[in-house]
Amino acid sequence: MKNRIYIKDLKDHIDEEIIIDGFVDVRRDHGKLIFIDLRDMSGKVQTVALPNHKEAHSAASKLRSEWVVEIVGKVNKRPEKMVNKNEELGEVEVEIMEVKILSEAEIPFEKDAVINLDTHLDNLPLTLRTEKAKAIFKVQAEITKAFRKFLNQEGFTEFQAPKLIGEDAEGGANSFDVTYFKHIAHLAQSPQLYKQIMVGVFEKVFTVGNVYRAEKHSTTRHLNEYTSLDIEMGFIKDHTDIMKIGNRLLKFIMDALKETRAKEFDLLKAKVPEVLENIPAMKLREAQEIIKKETGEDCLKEPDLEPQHERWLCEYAQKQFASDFIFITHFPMTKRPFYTYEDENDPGYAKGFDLLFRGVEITTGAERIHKYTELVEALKKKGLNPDKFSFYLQAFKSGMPPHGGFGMGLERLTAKLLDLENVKEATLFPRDLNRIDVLLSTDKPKKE
Ligand code: AMO
Repeated sequence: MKNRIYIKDLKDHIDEEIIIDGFVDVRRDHGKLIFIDLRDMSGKVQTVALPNHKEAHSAASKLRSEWVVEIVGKVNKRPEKMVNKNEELGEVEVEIMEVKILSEAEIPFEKDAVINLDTHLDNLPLTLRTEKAKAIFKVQAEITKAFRKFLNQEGFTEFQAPKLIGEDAEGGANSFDVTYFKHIAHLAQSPQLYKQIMVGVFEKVFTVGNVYRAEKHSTTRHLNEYTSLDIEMGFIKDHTDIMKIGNRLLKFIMDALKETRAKEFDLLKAKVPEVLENIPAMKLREAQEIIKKETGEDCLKEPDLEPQHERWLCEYAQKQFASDFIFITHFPMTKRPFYTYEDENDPGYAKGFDLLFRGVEITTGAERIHKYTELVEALKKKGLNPDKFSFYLQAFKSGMPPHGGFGMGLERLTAKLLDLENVKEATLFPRDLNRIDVLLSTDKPKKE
């Protein structure tokens, strides 16, 4: 018995008898001819059952979309005028000799049917099989791969951060409680405290993991569970070192996407952005001055940027600097978490930044407080009890270098890269207020 070959390799087997395995993409009947488009992980090919192979023809007549089959067939080169130039394997066709049904399927609609987002989300095990969804998550997989590759090359060590934690670093408001333990625990909103602790161990670290936010609203950019791409590194001069490595990392990721995912970007009609050597940067107050001058809208007293301001600043960066990205630095300390370093030359403002991309914040980063006594003071200033952070504080008692890092939302980055309207389209299995896989009915009691 021969081994299965992948559909992409059929071109190398013209006139040979082969075995291919896969999913029925679609079946088309033309008189006595039954055409089955078969897809596997490597591609898609047209196969045809002719009436002279009686058994195979009869089996093929039963097939429906998504049935899983093994086909024994002969690879034929198509005559010139039958070549389908739109398909990668358009010049070959497999003449079916045997069909083995590995599994039947019953689907609510054809996977390529035009559907709304809710129907898409209700049927993810099926709808993730569309070319569009596959392209989105191939791109996403490449982002994490490039993220890891770059950081490994730079001498960073990957680590796994816990998701069940005692105290939440990012503040209590949107933290999920876990009631199982003797004390209330939380789902980690980020790996923040652990990546800092790990700087004391390896100096340069990164982690890719799920984090949890009890967002109060369901929006096109908020998820309750997302993937955070985090780095943290020691012995920095200040936050600008973190911006620099973030800049280089983005360039590396975009170059990798250009090289490996051009086909997916074409299919999604999206464009890989150029990343400048130096992404433009400005302080929040400068940005607010520009907004006021150019639009007449006075947001000078605001401690943060509203979504419309983020969008406007990105358009401005595009016009002014030909950049898809812009760093906004120096947010007021009142708006930043307790571990953030205050700029000694600009009191009241943080040595930190947000990175905006195509209208949305995709990254937050900063230099951190690295001295024990200052950190204890910072906790108290935020009304937090240092005793509750005693585990984390041990790192600082044990000596910590000046350090900093950033967190980047994988799904937001993917959505913006691919011009998707809703971050949920760039999330494999999105969780929000209304949905954990299925829609959450409001009629059900919270505890059963
Ligand atoms: P922050 O809370 O700003 O910073 O989060 C970092 C990045 O995570 C993404 N993000 C989200 N994505 C989807 N749904 C959400 N609800 C959501 N919330 C945040 C965004 C955001 O820029 N510990 C710091 C990072 C650091 O300083 O290293 C932190 O978590 O892309």
